[in-house]
Amino acid sequence: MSKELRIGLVGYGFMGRTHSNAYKQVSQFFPSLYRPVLKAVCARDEAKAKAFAENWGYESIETDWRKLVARPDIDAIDICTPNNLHKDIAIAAAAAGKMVLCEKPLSITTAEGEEMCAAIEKAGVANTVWYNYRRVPAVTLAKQLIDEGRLGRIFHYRANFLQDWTINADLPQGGQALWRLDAQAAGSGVTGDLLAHCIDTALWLNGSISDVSAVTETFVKERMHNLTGKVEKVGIDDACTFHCHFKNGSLGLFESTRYARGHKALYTLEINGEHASIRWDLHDLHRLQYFDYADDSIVRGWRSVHVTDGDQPYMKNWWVPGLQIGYEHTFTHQVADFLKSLETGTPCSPTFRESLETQKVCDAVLASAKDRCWVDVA
Ligand code: SOE
Repeated sequence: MSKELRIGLVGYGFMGRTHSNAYKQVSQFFPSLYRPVLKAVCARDEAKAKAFAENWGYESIETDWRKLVARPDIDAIDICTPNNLHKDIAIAAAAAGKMVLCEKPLSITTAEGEEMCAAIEKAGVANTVWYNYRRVPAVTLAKQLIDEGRLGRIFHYRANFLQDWTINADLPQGGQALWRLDAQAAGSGVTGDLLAHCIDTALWLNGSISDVSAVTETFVKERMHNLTGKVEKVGIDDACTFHCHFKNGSLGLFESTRYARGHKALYTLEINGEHASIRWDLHDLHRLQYFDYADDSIVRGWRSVHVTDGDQPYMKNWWVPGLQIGYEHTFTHQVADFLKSLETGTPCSPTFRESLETQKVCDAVLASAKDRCWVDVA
């Protein structure tokens, strides 16, 4: 007999869709004791909430998240709003005894994140932050190879997240689809939106970062603001590059921009160890590039591992060997892992507390860029 996990979703944008799709798909592919039920979606615009509910199969709608959080027929609140609303919703949900699943980044600042962690831990509710790229099977396989010691001592960690969608200076900031350009709603630009992904994966694969040195740039200094109708200063970072020391002695190099013409969403990472190296690329997400120095020298070279076999992470639950999956499945994996965590009692990583470390690195990166100096990660 399965148990219902009644979901209340706040927000209906891009992430609202990826999460809803995952809830709908998970029980067929990853059967578990718990089964998500799409109980309610909440958005301020009633007509849009209704249309979303109809399209995705939510049973009801709310237009005030406080009402959603108070509903006794909801077990878990999923936060898919702009970043500046994460804190209040998460704290209220935890106080109401709800489980909380929060879209990344956890918060606008570390200080806000601390408050959220305290509220969640005080309430003792299950929680997770949606850093979905950990759950690309090829990336999860990278973690497995590193944990098995196949790379040996790590020397270098390199990651990029490149996009090009904000180059047009006429693109406004703020409002429904463009809140990521509005510092008030987003907190930061590429640092919190894109580098946060790279940092989360890096902390998971390579451990803690001790200090950082960063530069940021805002290429388009003013944009029309959709909410005020006025041309206003742009407060976000359009591009950010930083280098860092990891606590394991390796060096890190990270770059993100929304001004890399020709790149839509190119997340790449490379790790160079004493015995082996790993490379991964979001545009070819089902492949893991692997170089092993232990190979016989006459055939030594980069292998392109097609991660689709049943003995590779998550893949036995999908199709047959050789047939690949994609972006949306990473969210299904996160729900599957969250449901499993409810059965086992082992928290679903990254928890709020684990994601706070990413927040600390982001804060250090922004402080370093502002003050033009090295900054220790708090
Ligand atoms: C921004 O364009 C964005 O949608 C991010 O907000 C997501 O987190 C990232 O996965 C893809 O790009």
